[in-house]
Amino acid sequence: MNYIEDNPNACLTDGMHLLVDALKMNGVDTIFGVVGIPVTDLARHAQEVGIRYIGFRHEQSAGHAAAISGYLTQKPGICLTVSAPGFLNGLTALAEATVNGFPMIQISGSSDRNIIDLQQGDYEGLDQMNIAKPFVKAAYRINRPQDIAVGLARAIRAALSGRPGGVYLDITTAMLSTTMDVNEASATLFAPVEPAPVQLPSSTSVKRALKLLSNAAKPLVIIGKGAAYAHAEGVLKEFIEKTGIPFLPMSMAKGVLPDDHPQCAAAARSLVLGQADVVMLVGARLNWLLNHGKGKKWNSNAKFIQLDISAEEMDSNRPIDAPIVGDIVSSLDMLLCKMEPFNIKCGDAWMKSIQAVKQVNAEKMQQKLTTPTVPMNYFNALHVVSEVLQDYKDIYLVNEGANALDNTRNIVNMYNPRLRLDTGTWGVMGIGMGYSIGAAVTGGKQVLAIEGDSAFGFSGMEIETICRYRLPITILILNNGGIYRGDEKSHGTNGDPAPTMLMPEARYDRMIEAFGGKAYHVTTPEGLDDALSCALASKYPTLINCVIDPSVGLESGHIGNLNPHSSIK
Ligand code: OXT
Ligand code: ADP
Ligand code: MG
Repeated sequence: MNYIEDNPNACLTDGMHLLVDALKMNGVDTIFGVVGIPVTDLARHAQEVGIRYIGFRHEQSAGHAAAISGYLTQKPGICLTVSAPGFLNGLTALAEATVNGFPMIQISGSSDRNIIDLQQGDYEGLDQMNIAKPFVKAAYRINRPQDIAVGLARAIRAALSGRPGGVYLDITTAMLSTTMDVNEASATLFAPVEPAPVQLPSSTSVKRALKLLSNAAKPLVIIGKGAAYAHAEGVLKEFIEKTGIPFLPMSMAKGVLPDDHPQCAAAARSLVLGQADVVMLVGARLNWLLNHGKGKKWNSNAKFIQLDISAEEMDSNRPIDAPIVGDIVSSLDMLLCKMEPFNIKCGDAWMKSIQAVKQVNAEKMQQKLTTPTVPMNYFNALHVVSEVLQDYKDIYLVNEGANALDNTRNIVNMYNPRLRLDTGTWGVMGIGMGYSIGAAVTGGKQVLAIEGDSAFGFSGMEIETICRYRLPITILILNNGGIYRGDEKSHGTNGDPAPTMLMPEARYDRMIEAFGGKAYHVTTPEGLDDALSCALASKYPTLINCVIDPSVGLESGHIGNLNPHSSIK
């Protein structure tokens, strides 16, 4: 039911009610936001008509929740913000959604144009749409209620089609309160048909790629989060297993195929990048995370095949020998369909050399995981985590930090797609609580968020949100007392702590107690095992403060190479 159906005798409706009706008609079931002038009633009315409204403490987290919900559902996640500062707080998350390729719409209340355009100093006045434009796929303003359905349809299509991304939708205070005849308003409503149509690749491009693969001695498939977003796991498994080609998952693509798959080459990363002669990118960009496909990490003679929905992604960093432009599922389907005459089968020698390196690296890793230390380090603590998670292979794992991120990625295996949610393309801190809440609300599964102590601080106040909605989220803080490490000496003479230092021995666990959540403070592997097992079994909002040796982190984690002038190695 919507406002118009509920009130058949009413003659008039207004922009606010019509927007909620349009959202409902378009299948929006959840809005993440922070209310205030002029959108409070919009949230109230959404709740009245059965749309879930999740209220946050800060718009950035609400935006991250919307973004991850878009990634998980292939429907745009909706974030609602107030004008000016609320809009700007949400904009970081909207920009990140765009960079990561997650479909999201930020709907923001805004001031009336006549005051903004003459710069007459409105309450929270800002020219929001112009500010949003460089950060989003598209930005639209709805000035009249009769344009709401069209405005929303354009926003949905822009967020979902091609490479997904963030869209800004500006709704002015005047539009929200403008009235129009109920029947005329009702007649304007519609939902766009097939907003993200299937995009078939050309068969010429597919045959070109198959020819290249058939001549490869050391082929490699790199799986990115585009494949996870596209739900390509079924057809990808068939392709990988039919061809026998090894695969390397990017961080958020871990689990698209299980990390313990015999063809997974994650533990032989340098070897496969350095030696592969034909590399097939499946929903992964050749950006900084892959050293732009150039330099000493790579075999300089390697040929590239790239499967991507975005034609302009091709050649962005280096020439692509066989571009396949289309949606990933259709492209892999066509590769499989046309494969037979090309006789593609990965040779034994290549797989054997990968297995040998995997074994050496696995043994080195096992040694680190099982060496006890006091206090704990990342390895023996995360070993406990990975053991406990053997009984929880189907929960979301949210992860941010530097050492807390890189070590978790390499130690905690993923077995199912779209469960690992992390700092993504920008490597940005602050996604933690927003992603956890968005995933718990949208995906309906419990969440473990593994957080560096610095990373947690960017969105920590949202533990109140987690407790208020009683969400099944466990937060594990790997607390080493600082950014990268917690033992840096001051560089000044006035006694101020060093720039990377946070409060030594901070008791983050006590924060969640204030909101009725469960808290643990652990200093030993046994304590961590007990706390994590109890927390996950209870599905109750829980925070585990896990003390890590302040001296064991690496400066910048695994990306110290991006910080060549650092005085600390
Ligand atoms: O093959 P080789 O021999 O090379 O070995 C490789 C693999 O084969 C092997 N391996 C394995 N061996 C055995 N077993 C297994 N299972 C296995 N798996 C892999 O291990 C090696 C290495 O493998 P890896 O990691 O795959 O390879 P590599 O070369 O490291 O990969 C490169 C990358 C780039 C693909 C990868 O490292 C990656 O994805 N990295 C992401 C990095 C990232 O995004 N980092 C976050 C940003 S850091 C920094 O910017 C931070 N800030 C600044 C800041 C940010 N970011 N945002 C905002 C809004 N403000 C400020 C801050 C403030 S981090 C940060 C906070 C940090 O402090 P915290 O307290 O939160 O965290 P702590 O550090 O814990 O204190
Ligand atoms: P990662 O960080 O895991 O390497 P990226 O975000 O860099 O992944 O790359 C994901 C790529 O996937 C983007 O270039 C995007 O255009 C592409 N992509 C997203 N969805 C689809 C889809 N349905 N079909 C084809 N390509 C897609
Ligand atoms: Mg830290």
